[in-house]
Amino acid sequence: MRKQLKIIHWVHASFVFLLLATGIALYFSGLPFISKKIARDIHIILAIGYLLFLLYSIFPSVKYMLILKKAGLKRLHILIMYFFAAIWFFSGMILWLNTPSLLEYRISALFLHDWLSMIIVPWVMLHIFWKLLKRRLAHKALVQTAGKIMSRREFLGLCVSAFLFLSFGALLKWFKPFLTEEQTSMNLDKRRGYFRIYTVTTGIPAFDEKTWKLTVDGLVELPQQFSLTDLKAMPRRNMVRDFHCVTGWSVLGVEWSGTPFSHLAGLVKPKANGTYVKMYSADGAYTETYKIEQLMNQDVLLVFELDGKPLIPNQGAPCRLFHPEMFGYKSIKWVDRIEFVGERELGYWEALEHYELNGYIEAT
Ligand SMILES: Nc1nc2c(c(=O)[nH]1)N[C@H]1C(S)=C(S)[C@@H](COP(=O)(O)O)O[C@H]1N2
Ligand SMILES: [Mo]
Repeated sequence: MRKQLKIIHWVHASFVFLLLATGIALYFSGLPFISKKIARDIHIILAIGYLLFLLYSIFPSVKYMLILKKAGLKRLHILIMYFFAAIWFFSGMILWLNTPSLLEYRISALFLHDWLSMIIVPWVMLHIFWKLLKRRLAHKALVQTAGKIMSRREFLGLCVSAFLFLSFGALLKWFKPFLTEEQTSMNLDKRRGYFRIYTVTTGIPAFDEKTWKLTVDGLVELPQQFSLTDLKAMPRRNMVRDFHCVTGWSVLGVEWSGTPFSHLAGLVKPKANGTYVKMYSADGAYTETYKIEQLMNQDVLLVFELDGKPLIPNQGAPCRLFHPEMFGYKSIKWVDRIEFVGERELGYWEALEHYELNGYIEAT
């Protein structure tokens, strides 16, 4: 019985640890050593394994809880883990299914999934420290730890706790946009959800309002460069539309303001063979491509303002594309060049992760 419980405990701990680690990896887009898609697949497989394991260990755990004497904390710990696992599982399922009809639930699902993961880290750390402390006290009484500062076990435990602690710090960083209001100009009356700021490079491209130019060239009659002043003088369109990232998070009711792409196209006059559009980001890495007719709808905007304020640097200032029918990855930030081309290329995530090329939220 004791041995079985010990095994159960360590299998359980390993699952939680690996799930947290892959979960953290999922926060970052474009990790250098593991692709997001692989992290996601591993995470899902682990989660299924964990679920099966939990089901399998219900019986011994309940039996253990019943025979425990004076161990309220242990009982609480087991209950918490089961309770959390259940919520993780259901919210995770909603995120995994990723169907448009569940969009409304996905925001709450992601919210729960994230916050539980945040809460569990200090709880697990407490649990580890508590165990270490108890073991140390027990040791002290018996052998006076033979001159060693720390046993190997304790050292390992400490390393794990340190890692969790650092991960917790990293998580907090990613919640900053949520915690500090002015960053995302969160307005709960009209907007629900929050943007996770993504970049595939390490920095945010800087720009100077006075010298910044948008180059529009390629297969066009009149290649041109537009300054910010030029662009701001062009026809404007304001609209409220939802934003959906293909990885599961959404922001509903975002106010977008900018120049319809079709207006710009009219100015440069694409040639007959310029049937595709390639956009470049000032970060030097991200690109996206579209069929020209996909962009001629008046709702496709070169966005300069979000929720009534100029774009902030990490959300694409001064200019990003927005297409209300396409996923977030099509909304390329820091656009500084639009090229009309004769052949379709893959965009950044389409090449790297095989994201669907046209990126429509509801298949058309
Ligand atoms: N230049 C650039 N544009 C980008 C990305 C990026 O990493 N770099 N990420 C895309 C993805 S996958 C999403 S979901 C949105 C996220 O927008 P946000 O950073 O404003 O939240 O930006 C898109 N545009
Ligand atoms: Mo995305």
